[in-house]
Amino acid sequence: MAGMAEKLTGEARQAALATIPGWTELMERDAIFRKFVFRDFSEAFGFMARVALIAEKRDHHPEWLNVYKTVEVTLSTHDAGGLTQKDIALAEAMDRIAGLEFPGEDSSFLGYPA
Ligand code: H2B
Repeated sequence: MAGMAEKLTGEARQAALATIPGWTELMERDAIFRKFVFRDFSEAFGFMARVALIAEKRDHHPEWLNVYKTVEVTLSTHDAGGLTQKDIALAEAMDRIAGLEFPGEDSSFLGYPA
């Protein structure tokens, strides 16, 4: 995709963020954040394993912290010094994969408010 590694600004940025409402913009950096809460460690680590394969394939990697059943994720494109479409795409993939852990759940996982 053209402009894939360019920082998102202006209307394109707002439109992109609107597609991933579970994610919040960090105040201290040009990055987005979401906290995923699963049923247990196995679900959380299964999520991380699936995401890791996608991240490696795309050569675009999350910053994340796992504590028991929670996974806190920050996404930013280091090479660009901020948020790009790569981060939006990875956020979408993570939301989808989290949903697969809870196929019967309406909101796809036991997430805290954004
Ligand atoms: N991940 C993220 N989140 N941002 C990057 O800029 C980035 C990456 N760059 N993974 C990649 C690896 C780069 O360092 C390698 C050399 O392709």
